[in-house]
Amino acid sequence: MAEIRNIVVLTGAGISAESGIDTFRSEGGLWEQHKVEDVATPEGFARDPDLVLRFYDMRREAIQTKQPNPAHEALARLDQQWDGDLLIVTQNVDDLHERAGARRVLHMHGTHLNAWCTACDGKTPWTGTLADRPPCPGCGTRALRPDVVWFGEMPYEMERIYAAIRRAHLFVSIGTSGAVYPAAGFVRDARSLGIDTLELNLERSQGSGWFRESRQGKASALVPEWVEEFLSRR
Ligand code: BV8
Repeated sequence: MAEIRNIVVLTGAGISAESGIDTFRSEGGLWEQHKVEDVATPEGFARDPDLVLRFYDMRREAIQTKQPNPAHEALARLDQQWDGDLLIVTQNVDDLHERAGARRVLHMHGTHLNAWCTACDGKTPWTGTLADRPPCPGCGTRALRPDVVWFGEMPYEMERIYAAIRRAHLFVSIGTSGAVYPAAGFVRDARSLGIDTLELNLERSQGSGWFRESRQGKASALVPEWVEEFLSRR
């Protein structure tokens, strides 16, 4: 196996499913309870800010009651023990990677732990509610929204992500359906650069055919198994 120094890991809602956080597209998932257009787009927010703020208040509160699972813990071990480059690009807005001890984490779709002021553009760590329209700690305006990337909005730090993929020797995708771009396209970028690609997911995803290897199973079993296997090969 060619020398692997630099790794990019992409995670999605499936890595947090066993922590009790709803995924988006499984039975009874988040989007089934709400139409995406109504709660995860700027248009939906403009149309009915109360609905959107309540949707995110509910998720922000729920996330704070959950704990990392063995998949998050295994990636944190990889982060702590791997002396090459590693970037965990997560589509998730929960902070379970960080709470498991991972440090090299990039939230490309934002985080539930910040409020973003649409008046002064300031971002503030936030664990409370927003539907009651609290004032921005920075400017006092009652114009706070969740610091998450909605459909039609630019994901965060795309240049940093593409730079990490260009340097990578291995791209691993964990717990994502491959339904949302640009994240769903990363495996093709990796393939076109001759990078090795591995998928760990409960079931085959929309992108499974692009991976050199695709393993099906629960993240809490597959991720620790892969991390131990990978670290023992050094
Ligand atoms: C953008 C917000 C321009 C925060 C989210 C037509 C074609 C191509 C693209 C488009 C198009 N029309 C519009 C677009 C663009 C659009 C898009 O992709 N639409 C889709 C629907 C076609 N994308 C955008 O608008 C993005 N912005 O494109 O800007 C641009 C382009 C390029 C470069 C720069 C700028 C912005 C998208 C962000 C939307 N925000 N979240 C929040 O509320 O959380 S999306 C949301 O769904 C998540 O953040 C996540 O990213 C996404 C996908 O969800 P998954 O994480 O994959 O979860 P899902 O439930 O789908 O799947 C879970 C998987 O886990 C399943 O496969 C399941 O089997 C597995 N699983 C379950 N349990 C387990 C498990 N696996 C292991 N173990 C288990 N126990």
